[in-house]
Amino acid sequence: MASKNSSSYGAEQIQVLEGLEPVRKRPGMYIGTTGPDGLHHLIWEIFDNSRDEAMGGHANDIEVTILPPLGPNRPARIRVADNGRGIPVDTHKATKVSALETIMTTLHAGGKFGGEGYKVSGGLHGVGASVVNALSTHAKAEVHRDGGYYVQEYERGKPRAKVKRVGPSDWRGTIVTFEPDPTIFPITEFEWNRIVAHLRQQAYLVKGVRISAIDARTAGVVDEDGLYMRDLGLRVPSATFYFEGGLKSLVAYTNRFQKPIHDSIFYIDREVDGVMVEVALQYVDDISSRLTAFANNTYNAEGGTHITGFKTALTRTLNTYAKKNSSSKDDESFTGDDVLEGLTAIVSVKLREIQFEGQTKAKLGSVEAQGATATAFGEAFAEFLEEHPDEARAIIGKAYLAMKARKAAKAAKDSILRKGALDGMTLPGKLADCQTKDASESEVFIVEGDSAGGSSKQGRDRRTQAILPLRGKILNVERARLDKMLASNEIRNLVIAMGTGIGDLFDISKLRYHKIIIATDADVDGAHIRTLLLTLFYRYFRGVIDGGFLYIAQPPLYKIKVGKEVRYAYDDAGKAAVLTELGVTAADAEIQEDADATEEDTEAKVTKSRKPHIQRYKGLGEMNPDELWETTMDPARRVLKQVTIDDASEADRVFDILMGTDVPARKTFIQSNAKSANIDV
Ligand code: 0RA
Repeated sequence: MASKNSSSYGAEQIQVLEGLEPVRKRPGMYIGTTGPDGLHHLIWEIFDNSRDEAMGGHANDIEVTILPPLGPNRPARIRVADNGRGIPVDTHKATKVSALETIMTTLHAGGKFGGEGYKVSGGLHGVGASVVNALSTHAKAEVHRDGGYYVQEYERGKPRAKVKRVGPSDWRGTIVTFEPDPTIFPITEFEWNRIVAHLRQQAYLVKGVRISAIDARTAGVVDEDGLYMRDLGLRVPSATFYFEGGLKSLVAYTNRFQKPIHDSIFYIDREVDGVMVEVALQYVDDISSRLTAFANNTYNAEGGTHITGFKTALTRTLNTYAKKNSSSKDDESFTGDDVLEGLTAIVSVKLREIQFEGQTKAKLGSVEAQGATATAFGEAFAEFLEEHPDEARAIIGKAYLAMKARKAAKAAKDSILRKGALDGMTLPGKLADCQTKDASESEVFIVEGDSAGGSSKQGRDRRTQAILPLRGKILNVERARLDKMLASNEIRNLVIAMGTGIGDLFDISKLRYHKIIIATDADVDGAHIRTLLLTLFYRYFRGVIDGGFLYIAQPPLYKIKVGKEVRYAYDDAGKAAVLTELGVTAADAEIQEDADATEEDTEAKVTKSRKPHIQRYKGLGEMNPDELWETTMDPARRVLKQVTIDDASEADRVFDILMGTDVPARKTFIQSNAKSANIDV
């Protein structure tokens, strides 16, 4: 098979372009980096040449060996052997040097520049051997060909001597060995796992070729006369890959821990307009997709034109099939995302002139790959669906589920507060959080206004108590719909602080505080805010109420001082009881309505007479931190009212009157409830 080609593709087709100085000067330009990636890139370059020889049908066995260092402080070496035709060693007419020397010492030398000798299916001999040679202190090329064994050695890319026939050979093949230059590579440690993973992937791409890796570093000095190291019987790590199925095997391997939803793996290998397109795919019971792309056997992490063509054809083909075979009149189409759910697919194209986007080979840019992939894959996949009704049914069913899930997700998204609105949000700056992260012992006080916020922040037990001040302003959204209020910053802060999310995404297990305590003022505004909050919880966070996590603080309405005695009363009846107990009557009391009176004033009055001094609190902001702690926050002394669903549903009804369009009803309600709103909720 090889002999016919050898006459038509010899040394004359290898063109000479450049010397190797630029490579040593700027290695990054040729191998990307001189770090570990670049170091391993040397192996891939040499391996690629052997692989291309195999792809041309001329070799079926490739072996990559890490050889032990040849001395102290020297790096390990890499040896790549293949059983191909052997690099031609005859002398090039123009340059008077052998093709082997040209390939090993000249930049851009390779079949690619030989015009006719090049064919997609006939291999794509790389141009990298000279680059590797330039970056190696020592390298050796051994060729077995035409009954002879030829050798040439190099130092930093320069031949030590001409190619020499050192003996006869009944074998055929090429062996390239190199020792990376430590003055170029700061780290010269080869990574076994990385090499094995790369060769495994390559083995899937070149089906029917045996690819082995051997780590002979621990073997001491090895006998290097063996053509294939693995035949030496050394007890060293090794791995051999051979996949008859090619990409089909790669799909099976990728899905080895998955549950496929259909048995047979789809596979095609077709040429369209000079582009070879190879695709394998299988759907599994999962929602994510695993799409892998290769162009000329190079992995394209970012996909490119071939992936675009593939996705277009996949969506179109499945939609066409579904329309044709469905009894339902539903003319909703699958989107690209619908048909990707659960998909494992490998797309590999090979083309003559390859173009990548950007500097790395991460994304294929060649435009012809898009149409060729879409055509080749689309036709073959349509045939597959027709011929495999069971797989077709499973795949269409899967896409249908994905479509339904997408619609449900969209509805959830469109609901009042989208996930995105709360996602990734940090806790609001206004929240003074508690130190503990244990929700079961955490409490948050929702207080009204900044002054209440200030004293409660000072008065609290910071370990377990958090404070979230709300501005009264939120009530000014009269007649605004509740869903609009949900978009307000104040309410958003509250929702974020709670941690539960909202709507379909509400999750009570994420609640950050097991006591949410509404502590609004004992006046009309306070009553409004309380009503609003209760309604909000009733409509959107019912789980918080059902779980018994919602409370209303009961701050005292009166502070009663007689002499040195200080008492608090939570309503009028309580006040009367305190006065009776202290032996004074309400008539004796000097009622202090003026919140601005200082402690000293009060103190003076009290000590001069046995007259009780009664202060009526209008808001939490009037209390100093100590008073707030003693009366409202201290778990040992405070009174909390747990909110029931009945409380909340009543608030919801009131809310409608307050916020509704019925203005007279609202007015009447506010007037008649202004007083009682203080306590009864
Ligand atoms: C150019 C022409 C021929 C083979 C090769 C290169 C070749 C290169 C490498 C690199 C590693 N292994 C290789 N094997 C072959 C064809 C020569 C002919 O027609 O016989």
